Amino acid sequence: MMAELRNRARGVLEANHTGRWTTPSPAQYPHQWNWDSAFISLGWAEFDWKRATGEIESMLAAQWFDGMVPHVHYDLAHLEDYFPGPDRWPGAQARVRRPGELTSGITNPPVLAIAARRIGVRQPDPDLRDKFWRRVLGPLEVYLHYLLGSRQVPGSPLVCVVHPWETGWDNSPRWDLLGRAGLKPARPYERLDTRGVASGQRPSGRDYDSFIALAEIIDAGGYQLSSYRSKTPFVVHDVLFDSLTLRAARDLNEIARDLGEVEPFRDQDLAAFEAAFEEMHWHRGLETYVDYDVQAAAPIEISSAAGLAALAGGFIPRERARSMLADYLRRGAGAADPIATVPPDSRDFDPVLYWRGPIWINVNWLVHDGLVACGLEREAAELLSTTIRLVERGGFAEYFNPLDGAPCGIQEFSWSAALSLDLLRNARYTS
Ligand code: 9WN
Repeated sequence: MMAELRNRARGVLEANHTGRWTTPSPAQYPHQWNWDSAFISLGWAEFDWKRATGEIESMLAAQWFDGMVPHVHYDLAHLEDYFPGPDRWPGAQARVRRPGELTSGITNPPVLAIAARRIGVRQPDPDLRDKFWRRVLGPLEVYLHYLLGSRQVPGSPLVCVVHPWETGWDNSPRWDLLGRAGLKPARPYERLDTRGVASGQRPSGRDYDSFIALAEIIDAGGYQLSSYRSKTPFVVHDVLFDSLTLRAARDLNEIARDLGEVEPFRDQDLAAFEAAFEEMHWHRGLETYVDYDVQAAAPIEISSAAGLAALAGGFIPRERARSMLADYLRRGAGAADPIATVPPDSRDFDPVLYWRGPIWINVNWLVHDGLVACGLEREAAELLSTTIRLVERGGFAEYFNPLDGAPCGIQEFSWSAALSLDLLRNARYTS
């Protein structure tokens, strides 16, 4: 049974590989995405080292001069098949290090660094591992230095995220503050994303107006936060982005230590980041970690699975993790499979609408990883089992309805397959 599921997952990765990298889905997302490739590399690492490392290195080939690694690396052969294309980020193209690579103008959580460490540790041949780490350590360090140096506002070491697409949780209720600003893009546009997925499962027209208008603001500001900060309604500290940034910086230190190199990030700086995380993300009333609206200088008082996924940062105390998880699962009241991205008892909850309720396999994987890091083995094993049951029944869908497990979005989605492979290799799988 498990062997068959593994073969099916491998088949999805093979089918979605273009020769240079793996698309999230050739029909819906025909380019390369930053955090997708990081998750996907963990799946390839099960049976193809070259593809696992290639996934990370092809993404780093899109790096900018300032260190940023963009969220989309475009495939020239498919520019007509996805909106928005590179023409919506006109000022971005001159910032890419390698001539000829086309990219978006925003980034993603730095899971690439976490994946680079993970797949390296799993490589039994130390020579292959060290060669790979030596190739990627420099670019990943520069990427993290960009996030920890060029994405700050005075008074906070945390990362300023400037577009919902950077978070990967595009239309989450966490980002409804953007829609309320009522932005409209100057240039007309036509969406392509609802050709293959029902529009009731995709972001709204207002969301897209905001996404595209925000890209125009960022581009007009020359991709420098200090230039456009006064013109944008959206500058946030994303709880998950921050926690993964800290994990990524610590993982790069580990890689450097294993290679006998100087650690790129000072312990005291990372400790200050961790303290700021606790101060700005922990919400005493809601008893969970939430996001922070930098422009309004106020917490975004919305509970979501992002608070739980932040456990993947590996620094949240066990008892707090245990009670956060228990509270969150109670909100599904036995009617929902875990982990709904928005609590089922919330008025924002919609079981099939993208990041407004459905289960996403990468979120379950992050929560699982965080539970393991906290030593909550039983809870982790339970989540692993329910996640595998979901894909056994519904296939490697993009997301799932938590109320009945039905697959939603696009089918044969790469990270659902890759992360299932990673979960399946886990000895804690119990059923
Ligand atoms: C915009 C590729 C990406 C994921 C995101 C997910 C979705 C894009 C879109 O697909 O976003 O970046 O067109 O909707 O929200 O998390 O990385 O799989």
